[in-house]
Amino acid sequence: AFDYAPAPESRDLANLKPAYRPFIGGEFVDGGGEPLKTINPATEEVLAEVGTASASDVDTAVKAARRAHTRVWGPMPGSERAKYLFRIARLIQERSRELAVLESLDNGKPIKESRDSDIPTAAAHFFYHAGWADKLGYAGLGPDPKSLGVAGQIIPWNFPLLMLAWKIAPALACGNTVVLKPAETTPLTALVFAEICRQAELPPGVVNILPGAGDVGAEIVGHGDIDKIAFTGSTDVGKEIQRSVAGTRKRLTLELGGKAANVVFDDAPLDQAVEGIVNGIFFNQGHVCCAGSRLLVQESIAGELLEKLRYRVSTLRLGDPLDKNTDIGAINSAEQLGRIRELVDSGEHEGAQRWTSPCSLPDKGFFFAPTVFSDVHQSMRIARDEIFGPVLSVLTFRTPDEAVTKANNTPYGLSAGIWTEKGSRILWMANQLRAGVVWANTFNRFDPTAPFGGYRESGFGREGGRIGLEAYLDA
Ligand code: TXE
Repeated sequence: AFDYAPAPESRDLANLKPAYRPFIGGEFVDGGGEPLKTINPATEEVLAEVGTASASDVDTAVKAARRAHTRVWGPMPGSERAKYLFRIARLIQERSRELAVLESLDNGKPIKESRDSDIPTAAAHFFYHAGWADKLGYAGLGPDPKSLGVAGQIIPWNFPLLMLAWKIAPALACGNTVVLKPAETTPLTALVFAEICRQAELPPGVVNILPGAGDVGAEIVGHGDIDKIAFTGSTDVGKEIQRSVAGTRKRLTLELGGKAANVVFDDAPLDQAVEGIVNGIFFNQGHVCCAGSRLLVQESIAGELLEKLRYRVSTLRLGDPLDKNTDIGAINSAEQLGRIRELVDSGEHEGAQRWTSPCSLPDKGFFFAPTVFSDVHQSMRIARDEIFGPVLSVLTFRTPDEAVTKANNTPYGLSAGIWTEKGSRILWMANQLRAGVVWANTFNRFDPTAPFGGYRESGFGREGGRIGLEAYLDA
């Protein structure tokens, strides 16, 4: 028990050793796995050597989480849990500059995005879920909703701290304890978050952070004493996880890839639509599962829109992620850069017309110039596969029905955008589109109150909002 929101200066900060090592049972420990090096994708220099977890560390972490759930966190009144979540939220705010810089160094994203979007939204998730912790019984989530137990959570590299917040905040609010694995290329802010858990005096074992590669993720998924797995990442790994938990008692939610259509009608306010298209695909270098990677534009305005779009894209500044003026930072890894190049090459070979922004690329680091493909056909790989980079594929349509058919012509179903002045058309389209999130006259708007998640190959389960709590309750 503690007083709400003490000043951080009053904490014993000397105890909080910054340690890029696994965090188990409230302590940073020397993991038994092979250390990994995380690099700055904008310079290719090593940022830190990070200790990783072995199979036996996974077991120790699950035992610590189970003990914490049974003895402390599960039985704790929601009003008490809320205090810890509020403190974590405030500490994220207090350490936001440090977190933003570290996120941009480790991930490559522009500092203005980590500063104005990732870190504040992560704090907002803790504030929002703190508000739920003492209200679960009144939220129509069943007469006496109970926590599930220990949640295993595996997250990707595109929004490292934000994805952690999406996973940990609802789990904790509902009384679960967690074992979380950050992505191998972006473990640093998750480990600062572990320090924040210590600063907040979160009971040991409630949050455990295990850096490592996919093998550590597979150990978590396969552990016999885990009640729920939450995964965000590639569709292939999601399917593998689904096979692995089949026949066990584990609950599962998956947030996988996407190939969203951003649909622009001839009555749309074009300048506003151009901003939305640019934000939709070039935000975070296009490393966004709900990125508007397919632009569907009504044929009558295609020429005018493309011209405006190319001009606007040519004004985007690419370069040093730590420069406040940078719009496009570095691609997170050499591997991801390779995947983008391969798909872009396929687009050229298949006959699409490629336009590249005339910006110069730094000598070092993993960078890719913003690219727009026109004359794209639905059968091409650049229209079907998730590129996960700053590459837009432009297709055209004549009628609203054709727009719906083309937008839905994808195995994914995560998000979509509609640009039109007609309210009736927005409502009709939103109903027709098979996407978990549909934005109208905007794109990439995230809020903790709004559920996020997909259909079909984009996975199942929702994160955020009241519905997001269902994934962490035995209601
Ligand atoms: O994903 P992985 P990668 C898509 C995107 C990208 C592609 C590959 O198209 O180009 O996936 O990216 C952990 N059991 N998305 O290779 O491998 C891994 O360590 C358990 C979309 O980075 O799925 C990391 O922590 N865990 C996506 C996490 O899974 C395993 C975001 C994601 O890595 C595992 C990222 C295993 N067998 C990529 N293998 C989105 N939905 O936003 C790996 N991992």
